[in-house]
Amino acid sequence: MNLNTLKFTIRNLFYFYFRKSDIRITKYHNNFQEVQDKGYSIIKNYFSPEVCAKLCKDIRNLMLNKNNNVWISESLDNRFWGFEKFSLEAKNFLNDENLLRLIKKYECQNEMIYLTTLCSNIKFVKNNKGSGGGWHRDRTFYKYRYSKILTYLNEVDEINGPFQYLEKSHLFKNIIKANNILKVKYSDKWFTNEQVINVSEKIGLKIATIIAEPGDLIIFDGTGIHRGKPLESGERYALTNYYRFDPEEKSHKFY
Ligand SMILES: O=C(O)CCC(=O)C(=O)O
Ligand SMILES: [Fe+2]
Repeated sequence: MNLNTLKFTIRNLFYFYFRKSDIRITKYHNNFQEVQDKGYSIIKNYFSPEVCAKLCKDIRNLMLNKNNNVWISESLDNRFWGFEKFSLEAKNFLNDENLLRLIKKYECQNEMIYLTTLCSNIKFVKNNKGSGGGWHRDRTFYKYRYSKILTYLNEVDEINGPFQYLEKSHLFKNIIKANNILKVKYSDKWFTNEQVINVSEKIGLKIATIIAEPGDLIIFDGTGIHRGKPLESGERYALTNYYRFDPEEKSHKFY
């Protein structure tokens, strides 16, 4: 074992593996276990089609009105954080007690210091990198995981930017295996498509493309490798709940 792997192992064991949570989850227990196992899980039919259509309309209006505060990437990824202040549906979603329990239990944390909802709209543009800017891990340290909840608000298929996740790439043993194959540092966050395919083939991890209905929830651990697939046409509307536990991360830098 090389020194960096040893250091990573010690930090990981110290910060996470010895920690247990006494939070009881009654509603989404299977989803909780699935996130532990695969890195993501889907809750079907959380929002009705009518609510999704309304949310798309609200996002369009908000982005027109607040265009100075909308962050836009070269990939025509339009993002606005704090949507819960403008939408009751988003506020209730963000504060859903059953979802919060799931996230807190998964993170083994009782104290959440900050939470917010991102609304986003990404449109096809030539050579776009997709939502999130390509394959990445949100965080590469294990003191806190980085789980989020994403929901599409319009129909999303292979073509208009589905979320993709390299299954089980959040697991400690697979982080080590992947980094050994790629010969990258434990702090490296960004990966090329070739690297992800290489890891997927060598370790036997599936690249999951999540085709879900509008209003289904995708809960995922952002320490695993994921991206929004680059769009081939069309557009995608989505909400993403962000949860913060680390007092050192109070500043407004998201991703
Ligand atoms: O929007 C997506 O499909 C993925 C975005 C992402 O990387 C994230 O929310 O962490
Ligand atoms: Fe991400």
